[in-house]
Amino acid sequence: MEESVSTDDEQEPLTVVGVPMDLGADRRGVDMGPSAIRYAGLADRIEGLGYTCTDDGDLTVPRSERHDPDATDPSAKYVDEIETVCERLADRVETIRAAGRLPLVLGGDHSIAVGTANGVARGGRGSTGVLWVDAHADFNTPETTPSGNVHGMPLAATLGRGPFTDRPWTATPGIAPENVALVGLRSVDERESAALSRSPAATYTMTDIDRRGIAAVVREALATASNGVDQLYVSLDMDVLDPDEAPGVGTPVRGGMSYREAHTAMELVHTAEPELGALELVEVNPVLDTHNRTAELACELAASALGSRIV
Ligand SMILES: [Mn+2]
Repeated sequence: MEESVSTDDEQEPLTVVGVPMDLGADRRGVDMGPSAIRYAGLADRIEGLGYTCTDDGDLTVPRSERHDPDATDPSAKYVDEIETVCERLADRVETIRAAGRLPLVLGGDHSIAVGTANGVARGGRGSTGVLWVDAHADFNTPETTPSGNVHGMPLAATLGRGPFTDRPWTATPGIAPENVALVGLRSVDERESAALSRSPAATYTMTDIDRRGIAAVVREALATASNGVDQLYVSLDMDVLDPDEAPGVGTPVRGGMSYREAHTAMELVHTAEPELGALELVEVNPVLDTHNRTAELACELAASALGSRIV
């Protein structure tokens, strides 16, 4: 694809942080996601768009081999290790944001989003809206989860339910659920669905996208997430794509976004009113991937969110 640089006068400098964690996904290979995304040429692609890009390397993630998952809380597996990583990530993202840079966080399983969300929200750049692009709602809690996997809980946790509530490191942000929009849903657990319908967060399923078209849906989702806030946090779970396009993900579900739909969604992110406060790419699983194509697609979609255009 021919690409050109967008015409923004000021490009915010960008800092990449990798979080090689798969504890929230019960150890299934997404810990290799940051390496795969970097190998696919992330830095070159971003610099080709005119950004100054620094790579902060990977956060240290506790080794899980010494743990028996059943010895931890079965309703929130490895929750203590995950909290340690998320707390560190929150500090790192806060520092990056406070320095006037844009954090680009590479997962890793989606549980890391609790760290990203808290870090960006307390980085001193004002109030935050959330666009959560995902096949799943990640709205479970230890009380409702069928699997005990914490990567099914980060959005609930970001909004103050489930794990990590009443902790000093999650006390600050106050991301309003009215400024949260989920796009691409197609696999939601029963009790999770009930919790979602009680929440003011806006939900857009694949059915909505089929019927209304991706552009109308994402524009509406962005309007909700952006309404009255100073910055936008975009969390892209690569499982939102159809497994035909993105086979290398933590939890594949049929019937997802097409290649073009995902690009359109990210291109619209770039046109959104509030500035981008953080971008996160999660759940790339090289073990299940074909010739690194899912990681390459993650790079492409990041580029679209950062202003890459066909002409
Ligand atoms: Mn997810």
